Amino acid sequence: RTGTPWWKQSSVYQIYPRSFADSNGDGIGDLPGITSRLDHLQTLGVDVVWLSPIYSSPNDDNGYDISDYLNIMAEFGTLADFDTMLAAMHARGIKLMMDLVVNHSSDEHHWFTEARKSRDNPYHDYYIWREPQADGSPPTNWEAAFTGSVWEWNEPTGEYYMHMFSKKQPDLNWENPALRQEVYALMRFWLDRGVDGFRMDVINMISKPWNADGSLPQAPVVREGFLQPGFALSCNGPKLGEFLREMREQVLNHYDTITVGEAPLATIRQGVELTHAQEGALNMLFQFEHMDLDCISGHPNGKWALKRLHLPDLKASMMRWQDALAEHGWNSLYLCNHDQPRPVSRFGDDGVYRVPSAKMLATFLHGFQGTPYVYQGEELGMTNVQFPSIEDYQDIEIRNMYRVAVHERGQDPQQVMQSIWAKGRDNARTPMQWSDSPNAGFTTGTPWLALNPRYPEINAAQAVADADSVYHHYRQLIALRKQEPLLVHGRTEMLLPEHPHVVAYMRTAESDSARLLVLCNFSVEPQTVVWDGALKFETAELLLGNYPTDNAELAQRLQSPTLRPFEALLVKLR
Ligand code: TEU
Ligand code: CA
Repeated sequence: RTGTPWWKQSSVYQIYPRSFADSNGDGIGDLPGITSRLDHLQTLGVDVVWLSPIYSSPNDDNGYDISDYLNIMAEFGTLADFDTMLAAMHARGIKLMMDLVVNHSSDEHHWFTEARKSRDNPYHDYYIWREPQADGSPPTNWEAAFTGSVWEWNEPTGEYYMHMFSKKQPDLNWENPALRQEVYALMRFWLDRGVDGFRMDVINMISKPWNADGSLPQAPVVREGFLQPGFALSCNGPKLGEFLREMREQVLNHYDTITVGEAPLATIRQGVELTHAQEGALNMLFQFEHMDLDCISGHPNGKWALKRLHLPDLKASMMRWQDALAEHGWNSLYLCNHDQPRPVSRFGDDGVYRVPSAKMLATFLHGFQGTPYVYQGEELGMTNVQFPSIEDYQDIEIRNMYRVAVHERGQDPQQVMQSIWAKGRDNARTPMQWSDSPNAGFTTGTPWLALNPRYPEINAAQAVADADSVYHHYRQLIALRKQEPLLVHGRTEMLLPEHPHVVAYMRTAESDSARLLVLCNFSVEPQTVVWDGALKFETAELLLGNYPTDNAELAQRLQSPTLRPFEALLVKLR
């Protein structure tokens, strides 16, 4: 259709540069490494790359702690390497989204090293400072995302500064117009350099819920003495819309960009406000509702409190967002990223049925309305890892959680390791698996984080050569999005919402007599589907499946299909 923005028909590939491709043997991925691997992305057919942060950083949180927004992290290369990489992407018709991390900077950014010197330093109010309470305790009882208080004492000025994440990630003060102008200037720097858009890190946390007197609310006790994390209190503050509309007016409206805002705990209403085509500010958002369905909600251990996914919950969550954003907003579609475990281990089967279940999950996701995101290795069906010791893990979130759980709360180390194996972020950060050569062709040196031991079996070389691989299934899904207008424009209608093992949904449009049917068996057992009333259609054409399927008998079979273990069908009905 004419007038459809390009980012509504695009598929995005997320690269975690530290783990993608190492070109100089130091065991750390880098920009020349990315440039050398663009064939892989072009064959896959992705239109946009979202690059996790590549700016100067001490890597306390692997680049999500930025010490210079206008330069490239030394380990990743130089601005010249960046320009070479961007030119190579553009030459292949691939656009680039940078990761905009402006809720906080690194404590090694010169803004902060200046700000903390004195209360009247010109940069002091780029950050959030508060006096201790009368008894000397921190201003609020908020818990930081990586454990501990969100307040860190600063002796030179005799006050605390706020950090929602690590103490090396001081929160920026968006109430300060001078700070906001600094952010807009750095955005223009990259946009003028040719960048095509931004993924915005925890962008719904930039407006804090200040009381009129400048104080902050205390965190309510949620359960058994545990507090609602400060994280939750700081999402979607009162000025979020105002700040983002200013960003849109002063920066984004002057460029043809793709933007996605990471919005933890965003509600449907906030999602609609954020992505509204006229009044909103961003093209789409990463909401987390479906990422929180396999943990016990409100549990003090948060994401580490494991619970088995109840499939109807996932269907209901996907449909809430499909319906809410269908008219005026837009959804991102994702099952993983650098913060989430591998989907085939989390929602599928990473054993005997790894390949069919990875393809099924891809079909489930890419069949919905929105812009799909493929995270590096997801297209290979890469799996979680189970490193034996906490020493094998690098992620600050994992290491801090382990220390608190085991050494402060006395929890059983093996139990805690089980949670790390299930939900730890390093599951997604083991190096990309290019081939069955040493270190999977990721590096000729010692990798910064150990490889997943399954790389001899699971790697890009094998996948590209195998027509039945997960990789080629993703390639076909991405191609279908360009061929089938219904995939972009069709409304979604969930069938059998309460079925515990099967997902069935339709994509329809008034303007189109055809319909798309997506059928997914999320279980290892065969499932026979009984429709509420007959499925009416004249012809059925299989667009994509993950088992050999006889098209001739498909129409007959669909009246009451028996789906094989993790079988997925994408069918065009007329
Ligand atoms: O993540 C924010 C966020 O929501 C994380 O707390 C996430 O929910 C958690 O890690 C899941 O275990 C963004 C980045 O994606 C993450 O990598 C950074 O650590 C974080 O912000 C701080 O920049
Ligand atoms: Ca390197």
